[in-house]
Amino acid sequence: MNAPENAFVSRTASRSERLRQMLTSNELEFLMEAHNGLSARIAREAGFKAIWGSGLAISAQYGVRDNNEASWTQVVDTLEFMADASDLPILLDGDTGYGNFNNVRRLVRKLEQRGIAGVCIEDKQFPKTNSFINGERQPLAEVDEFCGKIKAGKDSQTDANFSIVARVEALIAGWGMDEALRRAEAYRQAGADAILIHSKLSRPDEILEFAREWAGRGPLVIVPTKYYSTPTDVFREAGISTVIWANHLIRASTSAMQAVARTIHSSQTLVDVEDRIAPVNEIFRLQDADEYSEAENRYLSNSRTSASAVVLAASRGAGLEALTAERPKVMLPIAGKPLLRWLVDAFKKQGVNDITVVGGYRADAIDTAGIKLVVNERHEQTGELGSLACAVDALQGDTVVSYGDLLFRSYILRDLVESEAAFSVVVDSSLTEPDNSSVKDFAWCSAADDRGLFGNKVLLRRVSNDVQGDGKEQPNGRWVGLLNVRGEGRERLQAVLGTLRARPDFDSLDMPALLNALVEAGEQVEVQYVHGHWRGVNDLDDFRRAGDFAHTQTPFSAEGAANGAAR
Ligand code: SPV
Ligand code: MG
Repeated sequence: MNAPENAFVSRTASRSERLRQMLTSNELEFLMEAHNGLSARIAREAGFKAIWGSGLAISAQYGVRDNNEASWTQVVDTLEFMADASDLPILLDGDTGYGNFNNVRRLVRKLEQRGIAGVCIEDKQFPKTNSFINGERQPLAEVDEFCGKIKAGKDSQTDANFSIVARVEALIAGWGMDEALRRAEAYRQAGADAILIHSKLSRPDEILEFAREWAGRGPLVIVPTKYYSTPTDVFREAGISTVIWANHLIRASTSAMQAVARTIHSSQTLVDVEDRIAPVNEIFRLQDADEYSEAENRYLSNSRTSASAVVLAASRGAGLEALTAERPKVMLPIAGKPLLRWLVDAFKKQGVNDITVVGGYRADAIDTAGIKLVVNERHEQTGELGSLACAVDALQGDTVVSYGDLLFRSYILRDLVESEAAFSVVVDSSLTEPDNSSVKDFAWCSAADDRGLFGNKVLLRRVSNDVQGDGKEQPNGRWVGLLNVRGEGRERLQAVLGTLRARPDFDSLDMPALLNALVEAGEQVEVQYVHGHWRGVNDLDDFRRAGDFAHTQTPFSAEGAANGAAR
């Protein structure tokens, strides 16, 4: 008796080693059927030590018959998903080996390459039929021919632990006990690592008789699908090595799917089934979704795909009342599409896909396609920072904070999101141009815009709508309304915002107050100078001119269409 050494099979042993140890152990062992990655994982979680890759179940999950209708490569591809989803050894039900000795050789090599622990081949003729369908009319293989397949398989394996189980169908085909024993002995001598003796009777009598006559000449495997009411101890006492629960996961899922499909179809609602089926989170867990999220943090943390934006869009638009009775300023059409859509498209073009828009006035009229909308219910009493505070939860990865009433050339946003600085802002140095004269966010910086400066760091000193500022110095430009917050800058911005929130005048504060508070808190806010190439939409004149600017952003082929829409 070598039970003590085999009772513990190390998880670090290879899969083929573990299957071989199960076959040769003196314990009764069990294989559970699985037919895809999900069921393989479920079998492992239930505690099984190995899996039966059932031909019946794999065919059935494809919706085809157990007559080799699925090709052997389709079966092997399915096994690959199973082996990836579960670290258990898999014994493939390889039917007849899908051809002659040569097909068995290739099958064994391919199974080894995919980490499959063994294959069971049966002594029928290709294409086979399931043993429970007209068994007596199923032709058996010649004994010598089948022994050749076993030998070919054993000779072609490179892993000494890969197991070949020979399945005797003589009892199924009605050829009697003597023939079954004669075949089993021939297969053992040909090199089979175990014999699977199959029966379709509802009682185990012929299996037990076979086991008695076999007298421990080698491991015996059984499939008690038909004699299921036999107590398992009977198999133990008969010296059976391994029991295969051959089709119970495909049958369980079939019953569940039938019941749920019928219920949803007849009730036309999900309410009767929701609490009776696996929650979506359970599916995510079985797919190991958490591992993906961790890997995403590890490998995608600097990627622009994780970037987000907060768009401040709560205002009606001073000076635009005539146009904004029914909608907020951001929903005004510019060259055929709402201002907000121009902005959202511009963000998406730069891979900034997680966009939160803070609405206020007529937030109900905001088109929410592709964005998340949060509403500043107190928009009439608060300034811009009151709106930004509503989106504080949206500040997660790298974030661009933007006014909602902006149009700009795409390079402006591209350069901003590519900045490595914790804080960076766009400042337009074209102070004397008539465009954007309505924008009052004057910016004072550490240096004026100068081509000679290109590549040097310029820092923001202050933003104010008082062009005189606190001294004689002329401003260096206008803040465009774009702030990029990167990496640890996010938490520092949240801290500064938290401090401002505690002030009694918080409701009156705007974005420049936040920029100034960041600078006062010692943060370096880097300036990216531009010279035009953007529009703020602050009054009726801006609105009229914005259409022309928007057309410069329209693809040539679409320009005609956009013009048409604007007319
Ligand atoms: C299978 O699971 O496909 C088998 C076992 O071969 S049986 O269906 O019982 O033949
Ligand atoms: Mg089968």
